[in-house]
Amino acid sequence: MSKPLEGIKIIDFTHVQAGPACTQMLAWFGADVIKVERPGAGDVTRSQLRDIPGVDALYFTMLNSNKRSLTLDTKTADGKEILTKLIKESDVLVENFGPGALDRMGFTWEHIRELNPGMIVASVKGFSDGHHYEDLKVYENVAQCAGGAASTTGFDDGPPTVSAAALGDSNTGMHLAIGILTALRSRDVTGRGQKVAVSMQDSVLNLCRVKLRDQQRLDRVGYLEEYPQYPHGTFSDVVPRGGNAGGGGQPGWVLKCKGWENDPNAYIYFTIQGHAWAPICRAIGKEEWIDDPAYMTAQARQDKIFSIFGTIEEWLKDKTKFEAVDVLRKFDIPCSPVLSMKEIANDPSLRASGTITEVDHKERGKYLTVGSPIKFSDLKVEIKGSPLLGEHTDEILESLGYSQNQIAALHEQRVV
Ligand code: CAO
Repeated sequence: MSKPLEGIKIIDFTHVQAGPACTQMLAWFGADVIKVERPGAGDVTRSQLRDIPGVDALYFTMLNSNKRSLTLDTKTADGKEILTKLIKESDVLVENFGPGALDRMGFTWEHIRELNPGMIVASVKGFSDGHHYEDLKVYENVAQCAGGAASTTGFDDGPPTVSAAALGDSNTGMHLAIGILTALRSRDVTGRGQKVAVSMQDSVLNLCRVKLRDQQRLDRVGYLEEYPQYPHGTFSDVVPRGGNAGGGGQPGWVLKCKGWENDPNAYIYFTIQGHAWAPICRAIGKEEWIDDPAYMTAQARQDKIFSIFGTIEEWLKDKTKFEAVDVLRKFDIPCSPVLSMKEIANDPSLRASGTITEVDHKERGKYLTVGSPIKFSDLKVEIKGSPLLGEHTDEILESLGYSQNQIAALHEQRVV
């Protein structure tokens, strides 16, 4: 089977992480993604945090695979003409410039729609249109603070904390990809393109919806029984930081295993799922707790949950995190070793599934990247290296009807 998005042409005006994560995924699934970059410099991530002098940084290569690169100065008259031709024959334009940059370039939504009524214009911004912060430029951690993640992450006695997961960037890109696919489906029916906008604040909040649930519960009853502050601590009128507590009805915590004194990741995440209480007791050798009224219900366990975790840590003392999980899985207990990035990079299962995959790059050689987390029965996703800056400029200009002489002149004038 050909790839599902084959035939969809995307002008990729994205940079850094939020936009590139979106277009990279669409490229994996078959879209022709043309990354438009400023001549001479390109996406800032090409040169950010470089590990090999003069070679595109991993930050860039891991977010721009399977794309083509066109250099173009869209602020010149010739650059605008090239972009106009591209718009006329493309399906989607994706951008995550600062607010108003596309308009200032002369490509407003109204103008793009005139050029190509079928065009889908997809944007990431920090805040949504009309928001009182709509003029702000935004990066990852700014969005995590604005979207409710930071105020609810970390420990009660520490400051608001951001997550290492790219909740503001890649997560927003994934939301945008869903929006683009929805608009493409709509265009199949109506023939019309549309504007698709996703804000980083909204995307973070979408993942923090259970915290808004908790705010309303707190407003009503004054406490949150699954948080470590309950029942011995105090609550204010805002959702507190819950440390490593399980987010739902399953109390959980990160517990020390053998070697934790020297290994920062010698821990497991352990979950006390209500109906798994008897297996948990059997697994940790505390059968007497199974029918003990002081322990046998979730409610009875609530006020001594940390002493229960302490007992489990005693049991974990002579087991590595992997040995512990190997025992607990036999009892059907939801748990996982806390894996370091080094362990993840070498994980045979992640390698076998293609979630961790080795890619070849023309200048860097081989490097690891995260492959498609979505698996299909009828599509094998192949991850290819990212393009060099302007690698496909000439072939794209040729396809737009430019002659070799014209292309040479455009290079000379630094338009491309
Ligand atoms: N040719 C000519 N000009 C170009 C160009 C090209 N190919 N590509 C970009 N530019 C210009 C833009 O038109 C803009 O010009 P003006 O401001 O003069 O109109 C200029 O480059 C700067 O663009 P920018 O505002 O996007 O870049 P920045 O580095 O100042 O800000 C960022 C970066 C990420 C903060 C901002 O783009 C932003 O807020 N984006 C939306 C939110 C977002 O996606 N953030 C996530 C980034 S991932 O962490």
